[in-house]
Amino acid sequence: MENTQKKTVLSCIQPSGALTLGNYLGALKNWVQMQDEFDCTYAVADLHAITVRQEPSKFRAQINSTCALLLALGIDPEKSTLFVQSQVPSHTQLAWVLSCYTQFGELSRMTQFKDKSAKHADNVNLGLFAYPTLMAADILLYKPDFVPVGADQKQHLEIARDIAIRFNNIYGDVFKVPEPYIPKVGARVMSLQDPQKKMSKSDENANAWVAILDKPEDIMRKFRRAVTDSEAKVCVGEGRDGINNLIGIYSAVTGKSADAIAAEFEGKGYGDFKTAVGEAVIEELRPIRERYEQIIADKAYLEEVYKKGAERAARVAFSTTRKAMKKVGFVI
Ligand code: ATP
Ligand code: LTN
Repeated sequence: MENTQKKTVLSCIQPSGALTLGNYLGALKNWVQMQDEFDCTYAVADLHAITVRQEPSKFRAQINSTCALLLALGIDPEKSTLFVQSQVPSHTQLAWVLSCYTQFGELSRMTQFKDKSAKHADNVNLGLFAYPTLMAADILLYKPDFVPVGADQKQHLEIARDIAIRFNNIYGDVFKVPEPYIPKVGARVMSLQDPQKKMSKSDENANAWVAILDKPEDIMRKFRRAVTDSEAKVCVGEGRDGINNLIGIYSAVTGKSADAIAAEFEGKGYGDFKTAVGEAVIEELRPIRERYEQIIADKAYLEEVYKKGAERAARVAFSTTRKAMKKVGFVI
C-alpha cells in the first residue's frame, strides 16, 4: 500500500560524459530531494547516448560511473526505482510503436535535432532524428505525473504529451499525459569562461565547467579563473553575467539569498568571493566524491542495483506496453 498516494516522477539522464555542477544544481539535486515527496523512477538513458558515436569501453565505464554517481548523490534504490534504460526492453519496443504515431514534420522541428545534426554533420542518423519517440516511450511507460527536465528538454516533453494525446484519442485512455516539473531551485549554471553560454560538459575548454567528481584543487583553480567584470562589486546586476553566475552558484550551494551574499562581501574583492564560492562548492561535492569512490569500487553492489531496478521497472513498463499494443490490435 505504501507510496500509492504519492504522485509519480520520471526522469532520465544520458551517460554521455562527466556530469557537471550544472547537471547537479540544475537537475540532480532536485532528483534527490523529490524522493521524499514523490514516488520516483530514474534511469540512465544509455540508448539515447548512442545517437552520437561512443567508444565502447569508455561508454561502458560512463554508464557504470553515472549510476554510481546517482547513488553517491543520494538516489536511494530502496525508495526509488533506479535502472539502466537498455536493460528494460519495453523502451525500444514501445518507441517503435510510438514512432508510427509521430509525424516526420514534428520531429523536423526539434531544435536539439537541428543543433546536433549541425554539430555531427557526418553522422545525422535515424536515431538522432527519432530520439523524441524513444524519450516519449521512456516517459509514457511509467505514467508519471511529473517529468523534471531542464528548459532544453521542454520541446521533447511537449512532443511526448502530443503523442500520448494522439494515441489516447484513437484508442481510449492508455497513457497519462505528463506535466513538466519546474524545480523550485532551478539553477541554470553558466560557463565559467563564457557566462552567456550554459555550463556544458561538451565544452572543449575544461576551465569552463566543473565536474561533480573534479578534485578540490581543480575546482578552486577553475573558480579563481572564472570570468567576471571590472566593477569589483559583489552584487547581482544587469549584464553582469559572470558575477551573477557565481552568485547563483554560491546561493544554490549555501542557501543564502543574493542580498545576503552582497552584504557578506560588501567591501571585499572578487578574489575573496571566488575563493568562497570555490570552497563552498568543494565542500558540497566532497562527500559525494568520497561516496562515489566506494560505490564504483563495489561492482557486486552496482550489479545488484541494476538487476533489482531493471526488474522493478520492467514490470511496470511491460504492463503499459502490453496495454498499448493490445489496443493497436497486436496479439500479445
Ligand atoms: P551536453 O553538454 O552534452 O549538451 P548537458 O551537460 O547539457 O549535456 P544533459 O545530459 O543534456 O547535459 O542534461 C542533463 C540535465 O541537466 C538536464 O535536465 C539539463 O537541463 C540539466 N542541465 C545541464 N546543464 C545545465 C546547466 N548548465 N544548468 C542547469 N541545468 C543543466
Ligand atoms: N533527453 C534527456 C534525457 C532523457 C530524458 C528522458 C529526460 C532521456 N529520456 C525521459 C526526461 C524523461 C537529455 O538529454 N537531458
